[in-house]
Amino acid sequence: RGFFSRYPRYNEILSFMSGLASRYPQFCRYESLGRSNEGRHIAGLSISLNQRVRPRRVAYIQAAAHGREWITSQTVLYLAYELLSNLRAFQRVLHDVEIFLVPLVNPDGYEYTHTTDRFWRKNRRRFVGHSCTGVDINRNFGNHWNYQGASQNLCSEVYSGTSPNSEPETSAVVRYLQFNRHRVKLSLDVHSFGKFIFYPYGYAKNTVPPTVGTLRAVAQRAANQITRYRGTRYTIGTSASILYEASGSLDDFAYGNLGIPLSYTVELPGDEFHVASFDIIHVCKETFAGFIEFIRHVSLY
Ligand code: 0X9
Ligand code: ZN
Repeated sequence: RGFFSRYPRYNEILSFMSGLASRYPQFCRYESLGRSNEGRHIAGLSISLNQRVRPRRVAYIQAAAHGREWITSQTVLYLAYELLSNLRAFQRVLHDVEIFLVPLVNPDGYEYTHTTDRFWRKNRRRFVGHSCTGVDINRNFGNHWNYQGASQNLCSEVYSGTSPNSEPETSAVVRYLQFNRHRVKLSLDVHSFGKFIFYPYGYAKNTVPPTVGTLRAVAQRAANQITRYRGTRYTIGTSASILYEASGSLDDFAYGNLGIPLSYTVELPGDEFHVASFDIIHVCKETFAGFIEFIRHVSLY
């Protein structure tokens, strides 16, 4: 197909998603969760064994909250493609589980990295009378908002915005998760880079959630499945303990505010945010094994 040997633009991602939905209407549905600052869709795909019934559990996976992290969208689109092409093989995993995918949370930032600045991170919010643009979507969520590892300086790469969930991209995600909070058992926020699996809490050091044992064990199993493909090794922990403290991120919000039991940030491999075109498919395939392992645990809730 070639779709996983290069980096598609926003429009191509949208047509790929609606293409899957029209090819597999019984199993897949396309949905817009809202619009970005510049009016692009925050596009979602629902995948389940029967779109006419509502599964009791949801596995939510999102990517590219940071514009420059191109590989992350590809892995989530690959998951959709691979699941739908082999649905029968995943019947057990999908029993009473809906998979909800948002491969491009920050479409404006993503497009900007294709047209203007390859390493743009934030969204493209503009502020009257200021030349700096953009809010870091992963500092904008309403859990310990602007507490640590975030900034109130508009020009900062980790600018947390004017208030919690102020950004349309953030609030589209929050609205979806709030509405489905009793069904969503897994929240995976896919980023790059570093080969990490982070569980909560990331807002401060030495803050350990009550279910840390389960969070670690499930992450370890997912990491082991990834390793099997070609030996890639992930490090597991809280971002505060192994990378840095940062508050207002989706992982802490999903776990702490919404009570979603399995909440993680995954940092894919890559050389400073970039994965070469010929390597996209391999990262997609190894990550797929990890995604499936995470999803397998949803049926225990
Ligand atoms: O800083 C981030 O938002 C994530 N890393 S990235 O290099 N992709 O920007 C890590 C977020 C980890 N989670 C928390 N700190 N809560
Ligand atoms: Zn990121």
